Amino acid sequence: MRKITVLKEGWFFGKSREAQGEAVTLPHTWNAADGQDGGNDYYRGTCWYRRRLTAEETAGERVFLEFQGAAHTCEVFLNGEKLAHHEGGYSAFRVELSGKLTEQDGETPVQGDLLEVSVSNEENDRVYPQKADFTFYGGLYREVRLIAVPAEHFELLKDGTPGIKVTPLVDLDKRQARITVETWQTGAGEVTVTAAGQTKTVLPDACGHASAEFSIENVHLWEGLEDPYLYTAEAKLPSGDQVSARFGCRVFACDPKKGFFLNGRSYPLRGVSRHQDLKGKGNALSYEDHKADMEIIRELGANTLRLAHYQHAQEFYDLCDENGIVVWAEIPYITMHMQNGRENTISQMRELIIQCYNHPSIAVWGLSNEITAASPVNEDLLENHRLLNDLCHRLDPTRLTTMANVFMLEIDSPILEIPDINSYNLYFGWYLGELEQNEEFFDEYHAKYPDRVIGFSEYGADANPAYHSSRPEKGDYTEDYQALYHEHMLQMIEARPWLWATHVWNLFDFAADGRDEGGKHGENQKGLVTFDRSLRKDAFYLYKAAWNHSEPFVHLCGRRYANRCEEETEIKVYSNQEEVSLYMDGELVGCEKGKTVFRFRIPLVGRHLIRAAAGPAEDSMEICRVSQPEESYIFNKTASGVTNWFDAEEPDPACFSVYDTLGEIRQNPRAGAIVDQMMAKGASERGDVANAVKDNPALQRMMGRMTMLSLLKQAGADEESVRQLNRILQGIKK
Ligand code: GCB
Repeated sequence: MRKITVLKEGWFFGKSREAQGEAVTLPHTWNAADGQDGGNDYYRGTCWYRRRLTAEETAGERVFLEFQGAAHTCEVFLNGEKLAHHEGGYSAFRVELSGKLTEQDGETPVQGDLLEVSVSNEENDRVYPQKADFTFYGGLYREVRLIAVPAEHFELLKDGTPGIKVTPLVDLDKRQARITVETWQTGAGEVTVTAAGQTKTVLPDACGHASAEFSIENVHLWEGLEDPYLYTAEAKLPSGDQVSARFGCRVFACDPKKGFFLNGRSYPLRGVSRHQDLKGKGNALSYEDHKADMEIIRELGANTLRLAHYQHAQEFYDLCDENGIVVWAEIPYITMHMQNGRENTISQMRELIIQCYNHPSIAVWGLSNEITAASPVNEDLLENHRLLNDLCHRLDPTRLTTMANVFMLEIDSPILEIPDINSYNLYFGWYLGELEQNEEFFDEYHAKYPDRVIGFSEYGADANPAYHSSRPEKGDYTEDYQALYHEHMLQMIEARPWLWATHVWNLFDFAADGRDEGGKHGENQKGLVTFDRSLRKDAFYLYKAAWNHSEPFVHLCGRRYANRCEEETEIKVYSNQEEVSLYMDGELVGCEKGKTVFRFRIPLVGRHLIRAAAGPAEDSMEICRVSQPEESYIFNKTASGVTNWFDAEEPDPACFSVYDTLGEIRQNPRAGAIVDQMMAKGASERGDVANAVKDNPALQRMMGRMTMLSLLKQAGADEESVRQLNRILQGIKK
């Protein structure tokens, strides 16, 4: 028998080993508040957790302590003796306590053994992540458990293994599956293995490894959202120790021209990414929090999740298994390659694969994310990727490897030849460039490399649902621009079924303490849902309309854009039905046939009740005509009151102006020299990214197509500098 005790209560937490500390319960992070409020000043250091273990808790022949997540470097001490050191804040590890626990004879009063755990999220050059757009919360933010087992037991120490590994190989034609169940143990006792209702007894080899094979006829497949059927495998030792794993029988495949396949049928992966944090709680989530997130994913209708940018909680992969969500799993090898970090990428990948291997939902292992954003593609980086790629294939020949590349990585870079399949993160239409450049990019890639599988690992636009505009534009942080952006992207993706997977960045707003923009401190607001999960932005409903066909659904956009100062306004409706009717103050305005997005125009006089109906589904809201633009709807970026502050000036079309593209301006030596000089100055002030732009021909081409005005806005130029440059350009004849 295995006895598991969750150590939730009884902990003391402090910033030094000596400190008395405050009483805390697990899960816990010390950055729940300061990691989410902006300023990039959250506490990064070494903290201590202390607890007494009672004789009752530690009773058992062999006793292990399990940490499901200790962020990021952790050391474990029992009665002052150091027992473990672990690097990597997202994977589990265990440490054996037996033999080190105080003998308790029942006569001397014993306080219990002293467990001290140091946890550090301090900056270093070894443990990933060190540079990325999210908060590196510190703490014991997942469960800590005591596991007591008999002397003869399944392996617990090596890489946090579950002790049981299940490999299903499916023959779709014969509807048959061959299941291999492997176990590792201490002791030589025979193992009784049960899978899909069949039982076998096998003996371990000298290393404690045992393997049993099963065949399932007429196999019940794991069919994604439609039918995520799970089987169970169990292994038992004569001592009574027991482990089990659920597994699913499915075949994943990718075709460069046709995209993703599940069990032999086309199954384009369309979904979102998720970070594991929540407003007010940091990364210390409960099972209920995970479940609530999964409910939202189900409502959205996504069939895939990229679980970024690190190993997520086992409970969450379990939820993906149960709900038929196809998963991209990855390690936090991100943004910046560190010469001293190789060993850590290897250990985090080994732990990810060994700990997550049995989850049927996982389709691919992600080697890295935007690793060339702040590092050159050199031999050390390439070798690190080759090692990771080989490791994945060695530990798991059944799954493909992939990586998420930064938009400025040239498509002929040798790094793209390392993983089995590839993906790009593109933000054209948000940070840089225009929306259409997304399709241009992929079409060019697909034409040049028709035999390579390519996907879209990130795309998104920030939106603060307080901000609104009838003329939404890039950079205004309005809910309306985010919706328009995603309408474009949805179409672009639907027209390209060969994209093996697409993931919106991000399902939820999340903490990035270094950010301060769009009216919020410390948040990345690209979520379709707010950080506290209380509000679904309009763009959420766009995808729901496109992806969730379980029941008729209709949504009125612009509910929060209630006060409008225009004579006529657009009412936009998202629906999964083919026809939508719109009513204003009880009167039918019109009926539109179409797909997903339906547009109506209505006159505004006073306060109006708007109602949309599609089949049995309906939605209603109130909007109102006002005489002045509502100030609270505008993100006051430049403190000049309005975002489209420059629109007022009418340029002379015979001369250059900031409305011309960089490419056009550069055609003229004088005008070109002026803007180049200005941009060089900007680059030297901005460092990394700007220099990467300078050396990258693809990026240069892309910027050549942007107007000077949009480049300047992107760079955060103030109104006066724009006017000044415009005046100079207006002095140069075309
Ligand atoms: C990226 C990163 C992601 C960021 C995102 C953004 O490419 O992979 O971690 O959060 O961009 O919002 O800028």
